[in-house]
Amino acid sequence: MGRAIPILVISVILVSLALVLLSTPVARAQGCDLNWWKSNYQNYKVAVANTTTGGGAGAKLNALYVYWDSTCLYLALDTNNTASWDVAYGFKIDVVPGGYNNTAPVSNRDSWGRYITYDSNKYGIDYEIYFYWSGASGITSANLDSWMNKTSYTNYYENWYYDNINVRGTYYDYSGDTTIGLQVLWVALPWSMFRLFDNGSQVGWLTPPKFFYIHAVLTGSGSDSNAVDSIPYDPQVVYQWVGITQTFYNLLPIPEHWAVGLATSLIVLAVFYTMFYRRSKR
Ligand SMILES: [Ca+2]
Repeated sequence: MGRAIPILVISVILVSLALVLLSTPVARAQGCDLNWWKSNYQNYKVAVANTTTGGGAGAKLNALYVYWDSTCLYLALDTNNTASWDVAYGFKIDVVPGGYNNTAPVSNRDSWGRYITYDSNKYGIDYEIYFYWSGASGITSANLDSWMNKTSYTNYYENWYYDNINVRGTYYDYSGDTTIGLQVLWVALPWSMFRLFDNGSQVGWLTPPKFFYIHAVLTGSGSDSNAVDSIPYDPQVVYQWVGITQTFYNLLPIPEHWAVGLATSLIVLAVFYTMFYRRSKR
């Protein structure tokens, strides 16, 4: 029994180290690497859609994928679409204090005018990344929208700064076509594109975060539409094409990778220790 203790301790340390390494980003060149992301996104699935939500054959999300490093934010969505309809795909990000929610001056319309808002007790959306999917031609517009933090304005679009990111092959790419609709959407955006505003004036750029919340939506084609699907799913929301204001209470927290690795290692250590300690007590 005397020799078993150091062997067990060493084993636990090695397993923990392996877990930390496995959860640590693979070294890559600096900058956004869309091709790397297209080959690796499936390793970074963070949530799946509810099986019962969705707007039908051309409007069904499957899963959300998220990864980031010190220079780039990588996002991906895949779908269960079997038809190509006019819809929009959006990623909403809450990463700094303030932002868009149901206490904003125009509290019920997001950056693309969708009647989608957020519970102010929990969230303020700082960035929205939207893609328009034309049923007849694929992605026709793409925006990175930054909240401008104004205290008063009249129209929803006056409080967002719209960066055009419609450069396929650089900021995003997709699979799918005008028969089966969008299948996979990959996004790679440098953090240095994310603007920070104070009362309507840009004051700098977002620094790579330690933590953020994310929400993915699939909406109707018009600026007055609603979400028909989202990841994460929110049981408090009625999913439909148009006609209501939807308030979301359920966004997905995305922690830094090392934090996930460390937490996993500590749990494994605790389990091993408990098992061994109990056994040695017998
Ligand atoms: Ca915020």
